[in-house]
Amino acid sequence: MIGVFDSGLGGLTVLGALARRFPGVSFVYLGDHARVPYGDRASDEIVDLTRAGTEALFRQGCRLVVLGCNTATAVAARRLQQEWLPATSWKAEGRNVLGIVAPTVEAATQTPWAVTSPQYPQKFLTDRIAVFGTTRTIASGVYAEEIRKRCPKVTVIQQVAAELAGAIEHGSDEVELDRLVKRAIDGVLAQSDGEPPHRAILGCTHFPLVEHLFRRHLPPATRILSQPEVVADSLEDYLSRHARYTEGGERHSEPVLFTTGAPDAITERARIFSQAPVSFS
Ligand code: DGN
Repeated sequence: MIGVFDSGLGGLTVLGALARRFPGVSFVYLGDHARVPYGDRASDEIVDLTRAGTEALFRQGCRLVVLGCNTATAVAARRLQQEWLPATSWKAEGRNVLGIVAPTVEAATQTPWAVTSPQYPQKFLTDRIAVFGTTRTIASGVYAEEIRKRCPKVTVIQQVAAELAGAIEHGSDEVELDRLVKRAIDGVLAQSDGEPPHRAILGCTHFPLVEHLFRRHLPPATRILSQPEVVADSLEDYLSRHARYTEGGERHSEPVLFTTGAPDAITERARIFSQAPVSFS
């Protein structure tokens, strides 16, 4: 059984891709709606909340927890993996937690020549890569750091898409969402003398729901990364080496969804995020 954790509903975009990719695996989702959004919270608080969410999913029987949230990944994943887990009995029991920034950066920096020259996979890439995220994700600098480690010649343009995750979460109308997306793209263009990015990372799990609006305002040549599919690809690779993480826990044919908030209200709002009927407890 695999857990997916998010501060709110955004992680459902990741859960959807994982559930489609691994029909034989049971998934449990936890949204921390009582405390959403994480994007503007202090780092230590995000670490504490992400640890609590991960533990709750371990207690449900999950062996592996995927953080379906860039903010939680950017701020907490490394600390949980390197400090907290090794100090607990969870690690000894073979449980693990994975973030979603590294696989996204890997996919966003793929180059055509990586196949023929694997020893220099991304070294010569000179593209402009735009990263859109919450205040906390962008302030962490994790995307820029990871991209530059692989591709020192790339220009990284980081842009806070302020209020966008909250507006999606709370069901704002298309006109308002379009205004927020356009404002974020204008922010990128202002940083690059009007030159559009070659690649765009939608570095918030809420943003796939407005990918069509990013598409509308970015030129056709800009490649937009679809994070849920990227995370599914990366998990497929991981599970091919660590199949034991899918074992244990109760078997569920459909993902089981939990919230720290009010289940009825969350179920109602979750309809925006999911084509299939959903029900939170
Ligand atoms: N969906 C979360 C992310 O990927 O960063 C952000 C949600 C939030 O807490 N604002």
